[in-house]
Amino acid sequence: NRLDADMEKALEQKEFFLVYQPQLSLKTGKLIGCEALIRWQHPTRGLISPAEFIPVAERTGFINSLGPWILDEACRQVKAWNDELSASIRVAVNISPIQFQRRDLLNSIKVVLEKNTFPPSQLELEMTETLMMTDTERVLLIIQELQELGMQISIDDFGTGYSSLAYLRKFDANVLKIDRAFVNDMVTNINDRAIISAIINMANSLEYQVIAEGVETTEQYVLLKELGCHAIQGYWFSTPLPPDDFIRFYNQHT
Ligand code: G
Ligand code: G
Ligand code: MN
Ligand code: NA
Repeated sequence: NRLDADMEKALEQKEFFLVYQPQLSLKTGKLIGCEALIRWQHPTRGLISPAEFIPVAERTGFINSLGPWILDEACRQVKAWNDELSASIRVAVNISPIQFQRRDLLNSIKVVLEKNTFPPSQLELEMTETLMMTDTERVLLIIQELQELGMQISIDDFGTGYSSLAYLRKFDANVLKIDRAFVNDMVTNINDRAIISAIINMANSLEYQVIAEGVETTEQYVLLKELGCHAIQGYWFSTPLPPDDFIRFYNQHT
């Protein structure tokens, strides 16, 4: 496996780039923002999925270089859209639990925000449930401080961890993202549909926004709307897009 060796050079040679997947409000039919997702255009292997290289980067520690680059690139894009389009687009960025092990995470986020000035509420940070498995108190303090600075916090892949509800008791996130595993079968599987319905009701009581991921069919869209889900993300509506395509799409949906 040479991926780990190639990664260091890849950052210098600008082989990484971000794509942006639109998120559609089921209440207004307009975009509420997007999720930034990394891609790697490898010179010989072609396009490599983050599902393949993020785990490697987490293992080697390279994520501590790549993570800040991703955040900086996403924030630069938000700032550019604000300036060029006077649009105010919320961008969600995935943060790896490994990045939380670093003492300087909070400070590095502050530095990126100071470099690219925009309202912090336009930045959403996606955390997974595994984040809370170690060093809970310290992680909670960091999350609280990020929220006090005005950033939005979302729980990614909600429902797939073994402690989803315990996680919710511990801190106030702003957004719950229902994992696409539930959305996949919700039309034919009444258990999955009941779980989604319960998550939406719970999220409403807790005043979280709920985004369903992996929506691929009209049936899923209709059902999620009926169940009171706030927003969706998925191929039915749009795949992740390069910045120019995203803006074209954005203009068609505002
Ligand atoms: O975009 P795609 O579905 O191929 O992503 C596959 C996996 O890689 C998902 O679990 C996703 O959360 C993760 N991923 C994509 N982009 C990023 C990123 O910028 N940072 C981190 N930490 N994970 C990412
Ligand atoms: O783990 P996370 O939720 O961050 O991962 C998001 C991943 O889901 C990205 O890799 C993105 O490309 C992928 N994705 C987005 N929409 C769909 C969809 O409708 N179906 C499937 N199968 N994957 C999707
Ligand atoms: Mn995500
Ligand atoms: Na997810």
